[in-house]
Amino acid sequence: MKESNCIFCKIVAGELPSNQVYQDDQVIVFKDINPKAPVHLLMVPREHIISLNELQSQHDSLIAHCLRLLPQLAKQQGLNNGFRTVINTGAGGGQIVFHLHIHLLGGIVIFTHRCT
Ligand code: DGP
Repeated sequence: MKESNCIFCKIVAGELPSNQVYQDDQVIVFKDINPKAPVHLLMVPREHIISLNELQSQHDSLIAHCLRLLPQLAKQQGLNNGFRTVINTGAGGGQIVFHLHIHLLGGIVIFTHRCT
């Protein structure tokens, strides 16, 4: 399930380079090319899923896998004081690469707004 014009599919396939920090049979994780924090990783499912809007029940175990992996990676990156995750969805949500991915950020105070 590879999309021929998708940058992240090409990175997953090894056709484009990336600074990879983790991989398994479901996801790869690499450094964002335009980091917004000292640690800025992208967790990318190997399967080409466009965004959260396209998730189906068949993806439940993949999503659980991703969420459980995030704190492990944060710890591995030395983020012992917490980390931030971001999933941009659709053009209106700031999504630029239309292959589902989770941003993992940390290392400085990066919060520009709070809900409370
Ligand atoms: P967004 O779709 O807005 O959630 O963000 C996409 C992110 O992907 C953005 O922070 C920059 C990053 N990015 C885009 N192209 C590449 C690439 O070829 N390599 C890497 N490592 N990151 C990329």
